[in-house]
Parts: sequence; structure tokens; C-alpha cells
Amino acid sequence: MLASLKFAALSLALGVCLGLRRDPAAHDAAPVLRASKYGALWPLPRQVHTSEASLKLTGSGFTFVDAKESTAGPSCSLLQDAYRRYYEYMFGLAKRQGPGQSSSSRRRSGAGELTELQVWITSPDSECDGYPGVTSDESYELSVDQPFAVLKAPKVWGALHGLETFSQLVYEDEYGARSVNSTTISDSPRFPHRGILLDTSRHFLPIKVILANLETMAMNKFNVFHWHIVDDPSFPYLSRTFPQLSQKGAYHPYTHVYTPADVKMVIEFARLRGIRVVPEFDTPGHTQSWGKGQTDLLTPCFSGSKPSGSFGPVNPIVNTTYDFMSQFFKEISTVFPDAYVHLGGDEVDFTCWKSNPDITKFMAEQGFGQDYSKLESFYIQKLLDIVTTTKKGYMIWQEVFDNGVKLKPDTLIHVWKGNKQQYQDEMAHVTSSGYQTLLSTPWYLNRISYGQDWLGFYRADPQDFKGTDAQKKLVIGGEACLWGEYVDATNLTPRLWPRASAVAERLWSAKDVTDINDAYYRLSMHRCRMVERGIPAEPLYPSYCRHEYK
Ligand code: CP6
Repeated sequence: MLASLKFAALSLALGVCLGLRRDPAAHDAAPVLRASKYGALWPLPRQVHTSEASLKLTGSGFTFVDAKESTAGPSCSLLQDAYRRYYEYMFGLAKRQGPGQSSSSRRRSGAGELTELQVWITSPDSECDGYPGVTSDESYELSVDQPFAVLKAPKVWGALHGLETFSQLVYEDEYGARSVNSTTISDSPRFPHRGILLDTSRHFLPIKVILANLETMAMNKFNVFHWHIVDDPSFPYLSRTFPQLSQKGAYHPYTHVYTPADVKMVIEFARLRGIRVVPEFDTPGHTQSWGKGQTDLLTPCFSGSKPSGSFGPVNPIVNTTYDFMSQFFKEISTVFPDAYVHLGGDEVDFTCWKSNPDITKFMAEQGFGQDYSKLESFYIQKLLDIVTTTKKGYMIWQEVFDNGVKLKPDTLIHVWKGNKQQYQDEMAHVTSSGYQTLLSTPWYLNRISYGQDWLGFYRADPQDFKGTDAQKKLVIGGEACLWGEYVDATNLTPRLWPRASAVAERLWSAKDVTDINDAYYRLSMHRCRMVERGIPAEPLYPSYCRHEYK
């Protein structure tokens, strides 16, 4: 089925050298670096057929064009922008390289030239001006052949992925001349939800860092930016309805905030790359920063019979809380176009609630006994009802499900806790209750170790738990999380990439794509490609990239 081909020239061209095989720090057998028949493709497409026939490409002789039959024409700026980006990635870097391109391309007599990639959107509605969603069609078919290549996709979302794949097929010889092998690819993702969580509360992340990350996500076919925008330490979201939240709760009221224009820019930049933006406003815990600008929102903690001056989670027993949440989430539902918001609900500390006599009285009136998770559920239930009136779906951390809160059937339950056994049991439990779920537990990229930790991320599979096929179908994907306690603009990119790329392949490629040696080669090439594109992605192991230090 798959043409078995040697890509020795390719290996030379991108120049990853042989890594040492024995590493005292590696826990299990280190992967062996040898060329993959799939070249530098990452994540691996569903079907790849390659031939030895290679075609030359030159910057002056190649263009992206809309196919005549395409339902998206020159007025689709999403595609026109993508053509510009990929042209730049494929040829713009030529400036940095030595001479010799045109002479070497003329010397090869047998090889033809590839002059065009025709992009053909086949569905009547290309969705060019829409937003991607969980049910978006991301499939595409790519045929690279003489005299032109064709990229066919029902929607623009598949075309974006196909352009990335096409750019990954292009390789350079030692003189910098570019070629692509005649290839056909048929591709679509294994899971519809492939996310990255960034935390902008522990440290403020400048907009340009967020945008660079979105750009890198597109190179890895991630399609959800989970924006954990506020938390205990700071509240950088500038709310039009409640501007005092960031005035008082941000690290700095002007420089460390995301204005409505900033948020718009992030959403549009993401849309142009087929990425959804799902904001998280985590309550009732993780809300210390909310209390600075919104007095009476948080529960006053008591020391004996007197208020201690400190505050706990959101106060669930007063009407003003719910009035506030109604107005707040009404705003959020208009600012963020995605069909989902993430409502958090994790790690609620009951100590403060227990100290407060008004809460104690309320617990008794409601018949909650000493079970504070019932109080938490009481709050979440009301919050979910409020958010439902804004016509949004919701994602929640697993504790909300664990506590038995009544959930709409389309609620997404985000599993983040426990060891392997525990998270697999949780996935089994959530799906046997009929809920859709996504996994993050094995993908806490904020955790680092001395070694090739991409291997562990790569091996985890969100469908590995005991359950029926129907249960497995309820797994919609996963998210790699980069919590921000020890991460800011200085170290975010190399901490995330290429480690997150391992998660990208697990969530995009077929379940049986598990060959570690093959992955190691392709990921090394992919990492060098990210570096060449200006993304400071960290190395996997002793190696070099051809274009570095020039
Ligand atoms: N913040 C919030 C966090 C974490 C969670 N929620 C977290 C927990 C454990 C680790 C890393 C991050 N920092 N709001 C858990 C979902 Cl190891």
C-alpha cells in the first residue's frame, strides 16, 4: 500500500545527524535515528503514497492558485493570507542561504518542475468567513504531480492543514535547491478536539507570544486554544461591563491586560489558522484576583467569630453573586464566538466556607449536612443554568462531574487528575455515564524532567481505558496544558515545543502510529523546521539542524 522509499537525500538535506544510542539519562531504550519513509511529515497523515519522481520548485516559478471550480476565490482572504504565509515558509528563507539554486535546477535533466498548487474548495459553503467548531470538516486530499499539484478540501479548514502538509513535503538539496516528490495524501484527524492550554494569570503573556504560539499550533495541526485567562494571581481580562476587575485585579491596569481589541486580534489570528479560542473563567475556586475589583463576590473567611480579613471561593449563598455572573457571562458569550466556554470548577478549597457562620447556617437550611461538595454543586448548578441562557455549551474540569452535578448531555468533561490507572478509570466512568470527554492528565507540559519526556507524552492514548466502542466514541480528544507558575514570555516556546508536537501526532494521526524510531526521525526534522521558521523549539537529543548558526 505505501510505497517504501528511501529519503537519504532528504535526510542529508535537512541534516539531522545521528544521535548517540546509549544515553545514561534515558529511562528506557532511546530511539534510533534513521530516515523515515515519510520524510519530515508531522503529524503523520492518514494515507501517504509517494513515488521516487521528484519535481523542482523555485520561488519565482511557483504559485498557489484558486482552482477554477473552487467555491472560495480571491475574495477569501483566509486562503490568500495562508498562501502568503506558506510561500514565505517555503521560499522566504532562501535569502539566508548560499547561491547555486538556479544552476543546479537546470542541471537535472530528467526532473520536471512543479509550478502550481491549485487549491480547490469543494463544498458549496467554503466557511471562509466562519469560525471553526468541534464538528468542522478538517479533511483534505493532496496530489502532487506534474505539471501541477492539487489540494482538494470540502472546507477551508482542511485546505489550511493541506497547505501545511504540502510545505512539509518540500525539501532542499545541499545547494539549497528545492524539490518535492510526486505524492498523494488523504488526511483527516483522529480526534476533533486537539488543544493547548496557556495560563495568562500566573504570568501575563504578551499578545505577540500568544500569536506566535497560535502560529506554531497551526504547524502542528492543533485546533483549540484553551485560554486559561484569569486565576488567583491576576485578572488580565479587561471586561467592558466590569472594568474594575482588571483595574484592580491585573498585575498592572494598563500594560498587563487584554483589551477588547487584543482579544479580537487573538480570535481572528486563530480563526485564520483554523483554531478555536475557548476561554476559561474558572470559578468558584481560583478566584482571588476577582475579589479585588468585585467586593462581596468572594466568601469572607472567619477566624473564630470574627472575619479574618481574607477571602475564599466565590460566595455561593448570596443573590448578588448570581446577578454578577449573569452579566459577566452575557458579556463573555458575545466577546468569544466559540460555541463553548470552559467554566473550571476545579480544586475548590472548603476551609473558608467551613469557617463562615452564614455558610454554616445556609448548609443546615439546605440540608447539606457537612458535605461541602453539595454546596459547590449548588453553586455550579446555578452557574450552568446562567451560562445555558447565553446559548453556549460548556466544558468543566472533572471534579464537577465527580461531585454529581446535573449536567446538560452535551457537556464536555475535562479529565486532568490522577495517575494512569486513575485517569483511565475516570474516562471509563465519564463515558459510561454518556458524557463526552477530553484528556489532559498525561500532558502536563509544565512538568519537566531530564530526559526525552516527549516519549511519555507520545505513548499516552486517550482511548486506552476499559470500555465499549460507544464509550470510546465519546472521547473527543485532548489538550496539552502549560500551566504558568514557572513560565512566562522568556521560556514559554521552548518548554512547549516540540514536546507538544508529540501530543499533536497522538491526537491527529491514526491510533496505530506508534513507531518510536520513525517518530523520532520525523519529529527531529519537524523540530528543525520549526527552528528554521523562527520558533525557538528545544532539541530532543544530541543533534544539529542544517540552518542553525548562519
Ligand atoms: N490552576 C488551575 C492550576 C492547576 C489546575 N487548575 C494545576 C494543578 C496541578 C498541576 C498544574 C496545574 N495551576 N486553575 C488544575 C486543573 Cl501539576
